[in-house]
Amino acid sequence: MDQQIESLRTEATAAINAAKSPQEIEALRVQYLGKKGSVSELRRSIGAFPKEDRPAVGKLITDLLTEVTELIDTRTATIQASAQSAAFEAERIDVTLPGRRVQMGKAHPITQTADRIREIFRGLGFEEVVGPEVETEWHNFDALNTPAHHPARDSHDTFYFTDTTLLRTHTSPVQVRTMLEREPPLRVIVPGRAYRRDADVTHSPMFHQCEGLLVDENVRFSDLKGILAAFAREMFGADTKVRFRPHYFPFTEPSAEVDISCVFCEGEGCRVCKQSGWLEVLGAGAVDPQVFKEVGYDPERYTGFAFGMGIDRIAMLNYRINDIRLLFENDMRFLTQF
Ligand code: 2NL
Repeated sequence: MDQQIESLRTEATAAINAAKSPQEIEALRVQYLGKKGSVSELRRSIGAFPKEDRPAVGKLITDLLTEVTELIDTRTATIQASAQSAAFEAERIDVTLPGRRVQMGKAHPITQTADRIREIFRGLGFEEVVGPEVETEWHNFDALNTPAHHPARDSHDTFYFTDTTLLRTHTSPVQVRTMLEREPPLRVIVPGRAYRRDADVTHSPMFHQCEGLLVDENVRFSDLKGILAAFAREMFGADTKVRFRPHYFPFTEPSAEVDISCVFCEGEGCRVCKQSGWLEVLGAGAVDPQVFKEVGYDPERYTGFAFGMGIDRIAMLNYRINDIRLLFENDMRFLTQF
């Protein structure tokens, strides 16, 4: 009997200490301590012993029972503890790891450029006005002395909705609307989007313009030159030189294209200015009397000047961007550089 108990103890100890899960432990508990378990079976065989030996054998069996129970409890605790520490290990986080930084948002380079232009003209006494991007042919062309068969009116160059409605090709129709609503003196700028059927490295079908208009009595071409020279020096630096070249626009007479001394080579000649030393940045002129007639201003009493510039083009010059499409792709790798 001693032998039998001893081998059961050895076997149970080894099995319990080898158990790796609560399920295995439960199976062993049933196997040794259950109603039909090995220890219970031993106890049932006690009747086969002589009466005087039974208490001693009973004690051996009870001791074995206690011992196996303790082994199971200890092993259960060990398994639970290691399961918990494995779970902790799996969930471990490094609280000293720096967080992912949120990118600070900022204005698009075109917005930054437009804001700068608006600020400069505000300082020169110009008021800002805005108007619709969907326009009538009359406000966009007729009122601006651009006759019916002018090439700019071709559906090849202009986005039409109907025969008479279109996407404005410049912001000038807003000045037309302003003149229709108000009497001189007028001193306004109009920043906004314009649309033309054109697309290459320097042209986008949607682009940004800022136009200006000043109307009063006794306005002279020299006023235009003074205002634009002041603007150029503010925008591109105090040493910037300005040059007016004769040009043609249907809505101004005389008209000029305005160049500034190249901001990259200071007039020496470089790739950006194509060795000329000059960069074209503006179109301008004295408002054609025909435009005043269209909006009901007396051309004998009033004179004025107007100008227009491409905001995208100025942004490209300022930031040395060689492809206009980069401005409209909204690639964060590009945008975060400004
Ligand atoms: C350019 C040239 C220009 C105007 C725009 C204008 C508007 C009215 C009357 C007369 Cl209501 N003129 N605007 C005049 C000359 C040039 O823009 O190259 N823009 C990018």
